[in-house]
Parts: sequence; C-alpha cells; structure tokens
Amino acid sequence: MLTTEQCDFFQRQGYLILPGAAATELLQGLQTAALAQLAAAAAPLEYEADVHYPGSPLDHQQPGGHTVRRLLDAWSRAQVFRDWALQPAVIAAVRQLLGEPSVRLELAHHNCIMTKHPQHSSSTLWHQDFRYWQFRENNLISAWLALGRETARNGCMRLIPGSHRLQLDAARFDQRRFFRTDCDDNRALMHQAVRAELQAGDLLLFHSGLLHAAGRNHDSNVKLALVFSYRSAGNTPLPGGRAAQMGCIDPAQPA
Ligand SMILES: O=C(O)CCC(=O)C(=O)O
Repeated sequence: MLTTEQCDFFQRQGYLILPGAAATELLQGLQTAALAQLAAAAAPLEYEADVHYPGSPLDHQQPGGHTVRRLLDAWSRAQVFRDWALQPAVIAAVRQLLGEPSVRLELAHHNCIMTKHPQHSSSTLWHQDFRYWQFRENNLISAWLALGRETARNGCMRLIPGSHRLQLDAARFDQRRFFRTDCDDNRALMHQAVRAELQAGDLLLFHSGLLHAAGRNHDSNVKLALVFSYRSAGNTPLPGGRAAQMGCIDPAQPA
C-alpha cells in the first residue's frame, strides 16, 4: 500500500517514483525478454525515423533508419510482461492513486518497451500524453518501469511537477500538440522541470496530463523501459477512438 504522503505527493505533483518496484528475479526476466524482443525486431515496431523528433533519421533509408524506438504491444509479446503489468502491487498502487477499486490496463496507449539507442536517438519535446488520447476524463496513469539506469546522459524523463493540474490553452501548443518553446509562460514552466533519474527496477508513475520531455541517449548502451497505462473502469474511451477499438484488460479477470 502507498502511504498517505505518497498519494498526496502524486496528487500535487502528478508523478511518483517507487524505487525497487520490480524484484531482482522478475527484473532479470523482464530485461532478458526485452533484449530478446529487440534482437528479434519483431513487429509491431515504431522506428526512430517514424517519430520525426529532433535527432531522428529523416526516413528509413537514412543511416539509423531502422533504429527501433518502441517495441509496440508489449502485452502480447511475453508472459513476463503480462505478469509485470498485472503485478498486485502495481495494480494496488494505480487503484489507490486513481481512488477507484476497479481499473483497466489500456492496450492502445503506451503498452510498449521504449528503447533509446546511443547512435540514433531523438529528443521527445514537452507534451502531455493525453493530447491524442480519447477518454471521458484526462485521468490515466502510466507506469514506466526502468529496465536499466536512466540518467540525464541517456535521456531520462524530465517532468514539470504539478502541470497536470494546470488549464493550458490550446495556443500554448504547436500543431503536433507539443508545448511551445517560443512562449515566455511556457518557458517559465519548463524552468521548473525535474529529472526522473531511475535505477533499474524503479517505477515512475505519472498522470496523463503531466508535461514531460526526454533527451537523447549519449551513453553507450541502449536504454529500455517497459510502459503500461491504466484508467479507472468508469473512465471509458470515447466511441470511435483507437482506445475503444483496441480494448483493455481487466486485472480482476486476466485471460
Ligand atoms: O523516452 C522518451 O523519449 C519519452 C517518451 C514519451 O514521453 C512518450 O512516449 O510519451
């Protein structure tokens, strides 16, 4: 169970780090499975060249054009990923933070292994995950499990504490709904950013409205994180959207 202080911290700041959330044996299983999936480069994949972020190869024909950015649909890739996603401690934390007894794991969003390679990585600009998500409420939680160390050097997440509670006008975002850097009010917020430096096995829980960004990987090893997103059972996807099509998992009734 999370403490009252942890819950209050999440409500105020929009994120919470749980050190050592994955026990050693499970973590090793997750690392091994993630590396095997990366080596096999099995579809569905998203490449650096697909995201068009600063630093991405321009297309698949450029050097690094087949650098994997995300191994999509982690849920279907290995039992060990499913075991992690439904860990009682993870589900209990999400339930507590959402204040709802019944939660769902979303298959359409995140549900991936994020990879960041040293040679061809890109920066993720400031954004809120909810920008393209279609649910009744902007109140989902993503669980980002570091499978290795995450530091400023290899492109760890940066977060703007409390930004999930701000009402941000659409004019403060660009056409791709990234938070504009040419706006003084935005820059003032960016100065408040904190780094989410993590050790392997640490879990970063963050709100779907939290502004976050991440840098490139200037280290020599690939960075890997396993990410799933959760919502309360009542916060259903809007009809016609991707989440409505792809469905969800009820942790109380695993397949
Ligand atoms: O590792 C990164 O570059 C951050 C990815 C991210 O923020 C996202 O996929 O929403």
